[in-house]
Amino acid sequence: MARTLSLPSKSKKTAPKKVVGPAASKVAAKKPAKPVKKAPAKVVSKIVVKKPVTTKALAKKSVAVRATQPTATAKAAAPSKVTSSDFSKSPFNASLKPAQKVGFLREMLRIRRFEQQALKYYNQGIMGGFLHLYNGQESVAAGTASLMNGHDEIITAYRDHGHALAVGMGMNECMAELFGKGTGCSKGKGGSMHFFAPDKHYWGGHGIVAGQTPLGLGLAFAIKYKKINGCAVAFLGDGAVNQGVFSECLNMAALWDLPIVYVIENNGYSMGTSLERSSAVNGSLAKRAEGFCVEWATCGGFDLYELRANLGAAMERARKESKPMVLEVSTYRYYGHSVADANAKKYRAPEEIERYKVDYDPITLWQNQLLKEKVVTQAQIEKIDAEAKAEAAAAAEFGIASPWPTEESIFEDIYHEVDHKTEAGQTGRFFFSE
Ligand SMILES: Cc1ncc(C[n+]2csc(CCOP(=O)(O)OP(=O)(O)O)c2C)c(N)n1
Ligand SMILES: [Mg+2]
Repeated sequence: MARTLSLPSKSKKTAPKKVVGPAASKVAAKKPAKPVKKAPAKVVSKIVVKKPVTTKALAKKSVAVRATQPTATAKAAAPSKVTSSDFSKSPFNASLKPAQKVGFLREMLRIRRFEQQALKYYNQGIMGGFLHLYNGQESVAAGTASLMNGHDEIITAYRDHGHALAVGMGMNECMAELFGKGTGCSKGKGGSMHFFAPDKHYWGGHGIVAGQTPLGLGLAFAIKYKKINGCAVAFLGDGAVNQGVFSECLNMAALWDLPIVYVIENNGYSMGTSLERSSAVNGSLAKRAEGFCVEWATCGGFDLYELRANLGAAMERARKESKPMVLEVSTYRYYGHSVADANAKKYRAPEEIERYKVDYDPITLWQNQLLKEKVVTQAQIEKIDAEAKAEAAAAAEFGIASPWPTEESIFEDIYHEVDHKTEAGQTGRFFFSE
């Protein structure tokens, strides 16, 4: 039977009381998505500054997205019906200073330019391994980092570059890690999926789908146990939601009242499988939290104000009431699952990708918003972008010029037992086969 995914037009929550300040936005797309006939005129390989587009205006347009999926009638990554200006009045946005707003733009541009630089070297064969790009989703990481209070902890999956840069990791250590060099943040032994900076409250970078969800729960447990005024934010994809361990986490989070926000970055696809084909969805993925008595909400992730308003409220509640919550955020990735995904344009129409780039690009939307508010000029945007590009290029040079890890270092930083004195326990070499 064809499965439909009509999202309710209003935010729904299970709890008796409302916890997320502004209505978390959901958009119903009741009619079958219309295939996009032709690609938008402008191919956005670079960030385009165009006439301000409000999320309200976007909502009026037919959301012809993911048109390749025959059974899909509603789309997860629909724009909000509420305007950016509405969300700008949220308590989490109203007192933002112009410099902070411009700072968010800088962060998103840095992430975009960093990844584009990496892609260049990957395509040239100079960089190897995996490379899961976050292009299109930058607002989620930048928005989250901007809400962290110094005691909050975050953890994510393998699409981790954006979160890393947003929490303040340097481009050099991140780029060098991508090149597999000893100067990388994981000494060249982790690569793209394993960026870490516990000193910046960032716990990585995990390749096992949903593997980060119980680890995030552990962070939340520690926060509660130590009576810290913070929360844990654990990101997961729309595919990861189907992993059993996530259900176990929700159960335990509810039982123990743990201060965690699970942010589902719903980009519509798990590798080459669309949401419609991979998940049984009753309105939203977040709604599954109901089964565990956990609060949930959904919101758009394209507009930074909207993201901050909703996630800010969820994090605040986790900190103050020590309660878990699931927030599903609509977003979109421009590239394939990883750069090695040869089918990136086969399981979704190229027009769909262009549509998101043109109409929903989080950087373009934010630039336009800031231009509208007159907190930045076009010339300033260009300068910030040029700086981000130069920083990324310099980081690539640093990575290329850096030394490889030494042979001996392969046995360093390996977790091994010190209280169980077998040969394996001493060297760590046979840790898993002991
Ligand atoms: C336990 C496990 N099963 C399968 C995989 C292979 N795998 C890697 S990514 C992925 C899809 C996950 O998609 P999603 O959670 O939506 O995240 P996104 O890539 O969209 O960010 C799969 C199945 C894995 N790494 N771990
Ligand atoms: Mg996904």
